[in-house]
Amino acid sequence: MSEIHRKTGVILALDVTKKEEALLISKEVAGFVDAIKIGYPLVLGTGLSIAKDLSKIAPVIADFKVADIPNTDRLICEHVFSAGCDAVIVQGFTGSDSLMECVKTANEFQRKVFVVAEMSHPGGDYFFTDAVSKEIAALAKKAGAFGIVAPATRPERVKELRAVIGKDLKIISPGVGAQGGSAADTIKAGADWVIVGRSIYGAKDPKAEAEKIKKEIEKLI
Ligand code: NUP
Repeated sequence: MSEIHRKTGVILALDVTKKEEALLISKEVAGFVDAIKIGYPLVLGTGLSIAKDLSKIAPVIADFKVADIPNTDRLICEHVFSAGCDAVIVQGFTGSDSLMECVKTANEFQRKVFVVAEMSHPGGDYFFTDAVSKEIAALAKKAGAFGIVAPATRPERVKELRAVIGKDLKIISPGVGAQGGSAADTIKAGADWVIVGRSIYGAKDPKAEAEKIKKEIEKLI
């Protein structure tokens, strides 16, 4: 188990599907990212045991967007944490009992929960309206989550959600690069980390790309 500390402000979204490629890219960019986010593409491609391998390189965040009844959520989270993941991403629209069960399970394992407050894709604000995402963010705070997920594609929303949660919770923001968002604008709006996938793992030189984003963020401090 390892804590997620902000050094670079970058989280790698590792959506490749082969183990060798996943390990190679992770080792290459390790010095330029603070955590590695894994999700269904990699875990369905390689199995959940990839989490243990990657956790030797960097803290691992499991992006399973857990969204079920409390009992099922607990069973999922137990598996995720037992497999070596340091944090899990869950949905908040399931309501406070489901969310609280995720946080309770994370606390038992001394791990962290991030709650999706609003999604980054163009359709992401259709159901996650202003009012709904703010309510989810407030619920995440009340439930004792470590942080929320907010869209780098809409930095103004990151700013508004930051105002809702205050300074205690972290914000991780996907949507930089391939989805059109800017790392600098997202951090300026109040995110602690940007999540970057394709721009890094799809680059000819993933290490150089990760370093470029790290430097873009460094300039702001
Ligand atoms: O709202 C969200 N948007 C998003 O892109 C919530 C997410 N968890 N993600 C994830 O972030 C997405 O599944 C992918 O793993 C990563 C963004 O990758 P990329 O667009 O930088 O390739």
